[in-house]
Amino acid sequence: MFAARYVPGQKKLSLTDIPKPKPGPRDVLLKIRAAGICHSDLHVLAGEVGYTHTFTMGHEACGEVVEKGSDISTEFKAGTLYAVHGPNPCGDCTYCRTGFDNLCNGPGRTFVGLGQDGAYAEYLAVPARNIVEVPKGITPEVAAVATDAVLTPYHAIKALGEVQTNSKVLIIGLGGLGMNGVQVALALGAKVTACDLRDASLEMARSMGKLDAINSKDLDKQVKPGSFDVVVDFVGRDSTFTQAQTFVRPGGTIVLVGLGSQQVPVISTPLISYQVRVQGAFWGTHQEMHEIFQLISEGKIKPQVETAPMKDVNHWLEELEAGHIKSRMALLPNF
Ligand code: FEH
Ligand code: ZN
Repeated sequence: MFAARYVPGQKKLSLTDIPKPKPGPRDVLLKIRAAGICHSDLHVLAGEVGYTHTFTMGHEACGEVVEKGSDISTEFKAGTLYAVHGPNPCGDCTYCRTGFDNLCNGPGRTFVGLGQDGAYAEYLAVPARNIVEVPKGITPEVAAVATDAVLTPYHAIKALGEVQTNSKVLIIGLGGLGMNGVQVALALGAKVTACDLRDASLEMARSMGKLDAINSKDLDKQVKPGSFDVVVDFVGRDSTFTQAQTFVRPGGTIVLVGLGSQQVPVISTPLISYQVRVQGAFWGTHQEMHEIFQLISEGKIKPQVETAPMKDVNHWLEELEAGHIKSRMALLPNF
């Protein structure tokens, strides 16, 4: 079968033909219908994550179940779409048992498409417990990107930012995740301000509902410092994290999602004297997968997705790197 594989030291994925995987006793075999691409793929290809082995990439997966392991009694309806919970939790460790399965530290823990074989392929074998049925009416490409580009902002804003009705929220960065973050915050009833340096992204954000969309370079002219209960930084660079510390209120929370740089500056005195909480955010939980698909079904979150043929994955990763992808990109099998 076709598979686009990470090879240590190579800057492009290797397009190969490898044997179709066999599902283990507790696995299902998915025929891939769509796979989202993500900036995390670029960090892997740049060698920043340090994987030393080869595997198929693609951690945003949607497919149909075409085979199941010997221990799986669940009936899977032909044609029904399933989305994969990328953190691939073990289900047994303390984190998995206490509602933090995105932090699973089970034996040999790796993520689908990040350390173990993923969805840039015709087929993918995953534990049956780590798939979620996609409600009818949601396309494969929307379901695929939702497994990260909606799940991550949803977890960051709802679970970690504890955003609720009337919370004042600043969203910094309107890329794929930030744009969905705006919709999540609006769906939770928050008062939302969104900022980005790109006017086109601000325009797109304004179409999502009642919110203020301000160019990041004008923020300090239009907004008082300390105005927000929660600031979500979807970029993660010095400039944006510094802005986050300026505009979060005393006792407020900064949620850091963006991997724009390996470190960001903490300005100690205000952070301490205003008792600001800084919270890292990683992906989301299995339960939250169900919640995001409900919100998408209800039309409260409308992920913007472009599609392209999976065999051109290297071209689209270059386009992502060059900033040419306006929203989120999903690759469709075209074998
Ligand atoms: C994956 C691996 C490490 C950091 C971040 C990610 C995201 O793409 C998942 O949300
Ligand atoms: Zn676990």
